[in-house]
Amino acid sequence: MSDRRPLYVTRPELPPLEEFLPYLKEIWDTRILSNNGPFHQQFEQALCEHLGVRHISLFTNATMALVTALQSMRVTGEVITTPYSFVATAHSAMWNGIKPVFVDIDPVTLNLDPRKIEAAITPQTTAIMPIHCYGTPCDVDAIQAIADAYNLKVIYDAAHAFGVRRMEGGEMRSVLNHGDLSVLSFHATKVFNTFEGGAIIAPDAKTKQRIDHLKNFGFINETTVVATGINGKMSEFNAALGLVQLQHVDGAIRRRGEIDALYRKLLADVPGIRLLAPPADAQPNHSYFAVLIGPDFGVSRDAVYEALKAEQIMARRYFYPLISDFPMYRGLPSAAPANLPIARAVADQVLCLPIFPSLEDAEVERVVSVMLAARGQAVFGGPSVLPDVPSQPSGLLRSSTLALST
Ligand code: T4K
Repeated sequence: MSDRRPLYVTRPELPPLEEFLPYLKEIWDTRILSNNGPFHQQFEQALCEHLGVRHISLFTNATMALVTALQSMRVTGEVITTPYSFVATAHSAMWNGIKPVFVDIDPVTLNLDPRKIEAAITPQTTAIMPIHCYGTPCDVDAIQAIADAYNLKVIYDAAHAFGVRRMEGGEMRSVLNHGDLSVLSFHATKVFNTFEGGAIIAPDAKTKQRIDHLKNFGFINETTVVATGINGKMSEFNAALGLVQLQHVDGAIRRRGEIDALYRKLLADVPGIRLLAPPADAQPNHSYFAVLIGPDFGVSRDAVYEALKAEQIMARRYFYPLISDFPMYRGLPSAAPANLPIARAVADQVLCLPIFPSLEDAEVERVVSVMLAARGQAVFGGPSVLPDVPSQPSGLLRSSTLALST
């Protein structure tokens, strides 16, 4: 066991150091470290081209970008959002003095359920803030139809959705072009990282300009401040790293896809394990590999989590607890458990397994073997007890034994 490295849910990708050194040298030479420097400008441009979007404003991190996105859209009162996310989603509303109103998720995509949004709209509602959970696109058309009908803004927390595309009008297009704004995260744990970082995708130059002012204290020139802005600017270091990282991200996502397929093969048809699949018409980024461990598996999700941990495999329960269970939210009427049955059932069953480009096939097999051993099934080695089935065609929800009380 000792020769095996611990496995974490992710391991950040970094480019070869020698590719980054010339950029550092330039920063050292020019002494331009921040405030919309040359790497910042180049990285914005390169990202627009890579992602297939029109306008990007870089940020220190996605949380600051979410706070600023809400402010730039002048969102007030109440925002409809999901309890099944990282806590930053709801926190960004609270930082703007906006009340989050939690609406349950769809049992297939685990994204905000558009069928349940309308019932939560009140005269105070001014926006919807969904997330593309694990990079699976939301039902963007249904959400937009509701927003149009009620004159609401839509701000996507797209922290997981770097590079995700969906079929639109016969072409694969970025999911980031939907809603009024989308927010990306370039945190260390994400598919694409700049150590820390984030961005807002805006539909037009005027909106981007307002966001750029807001992230620079509200300054529009040397002496004029037009809004209560913040300091959300990405530094030259992070932007330069982003430029180098962009050259490698497609290969990294390809390798993630292979790992995803191997997990699917090894876990297919295991009673009690439900695998999630993105819709058939989307190009995913394999940012997470989430499984739902239902009662038929024989042991609980937490027992599997502990068994993995005992073998130095640090799977994570994203997203447990629900945001609505944290102390600053649980008093809200919309946080009542009866309002969120699907999110609650999923949070109790979810386990995100290690997935990152340098994860080896043998390590994926080890993860699965420890999971199966947790319920007493034989492990790898000798004749395989695992079903040899073709990998999962996208668009299918795996044999579900999940007991969701709807
Ligand atoms: N919206 C959504 C939907 C999000 O998921 C997030 C962030 C945000 C908004 C906010 O984005 P940012 O403001 O962060 O840009 C992590 C991340 O800190 C967080 O960014 C992420 N979501 C969330 C899902 O996960 P933790 O507390 O689970 O991270 P941590 O430090 O336990 O890292 C997980 C594992 O990754 C470690 O066990 C080892 C490995 N790791 C991590 C880091 C930071 C490394 O190998 N190297 C590293 O530098 O929150």
